[in-house]
Amino acid sequence: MTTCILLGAPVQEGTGRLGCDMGPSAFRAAGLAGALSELGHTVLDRGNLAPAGRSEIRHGNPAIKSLADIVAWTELLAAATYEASAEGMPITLGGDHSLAAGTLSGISRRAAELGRPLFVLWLDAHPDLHTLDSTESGNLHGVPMAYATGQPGFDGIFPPLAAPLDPARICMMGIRSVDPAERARLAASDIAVHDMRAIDEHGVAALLRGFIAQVADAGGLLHVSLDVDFLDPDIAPGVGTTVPGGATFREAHLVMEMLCDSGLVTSLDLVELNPFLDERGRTARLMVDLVASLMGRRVLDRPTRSH
Ligand code: HAR
Ligand code: MN
Ligand code: MN
Ligand code: MN
Repeated sequence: MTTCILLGAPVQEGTGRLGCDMGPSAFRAAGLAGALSELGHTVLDRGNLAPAGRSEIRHGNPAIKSLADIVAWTELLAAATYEASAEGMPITLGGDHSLAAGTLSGISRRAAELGRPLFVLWLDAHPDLHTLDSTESGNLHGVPMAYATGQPGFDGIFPPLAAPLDPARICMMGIRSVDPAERARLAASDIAVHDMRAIDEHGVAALLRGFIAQVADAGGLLHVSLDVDFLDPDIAPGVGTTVPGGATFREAHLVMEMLCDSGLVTSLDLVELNPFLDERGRTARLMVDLVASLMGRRVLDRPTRSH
């Protein structure tokens, strides 16, 4: 059984719209802690984090919004997830996806200290691979993967990474909205990208099985970053950036069930939930059910194999 450490991160400055700051409350109201403890896990809810105020940071790209806020959140979450990872499994409740800059920083530092390779499964409609120079929207939820993989332009602004992610240890699934700069960056990188077409053609199981085997063979830690917009907006409307053609209910659960069987997941981000846009809490409840599948809820007890 796992000690789950809930870290509320009500950051919304990385998006173009308000409401993600209510995400941690919605996860709690939807019964996240109860679902985990029912499965036998220990739950430590650390409440919501709050960064100290910060003075403005200037950048040459005039589109960028709320840079100082996101830098402050990155520093705070890097420390919080690093510390929590010594005690158990950090589960960060967003908040928008800019928070992954912090969680990936903290977890990669932990992995480096343990001498274990860190793998990342990125479940998202978007690769979030903009640099501060290439973002046109200026919304910093579009940059955490570029920062975490050590792309240029973050130095001296964002906190230095103890250990940048190795792109060959990143797997993205559900991708279906990619900007030109991100497309070029993905083409030049070793990141494994399974877009929605690949899921249609091969199914999530075949695609995920290979990645799980890679993590297991390397004795790695596995961080999962789950963006609500990975899911189809018909089943998960509570998100600011809906993109049609996302993962179905069963595809998403199967990903979680296979991850559960693998026993490899050591940290988790739940991001981009916008309760203001949700319908009677259904997106929040679906996200909680997905976490439950990840953490051991299953229909029947059966012998299962991860690969
Ligand atoms: N690529 C677009 C931008 O940079 C949209 C980014 C949207 N990101 C998220 N998280 N919603 O994945 O503005
Ligand atoms: Mn995202
Ligand atoms: Mn997204
Ligand atoms: Mn299930």
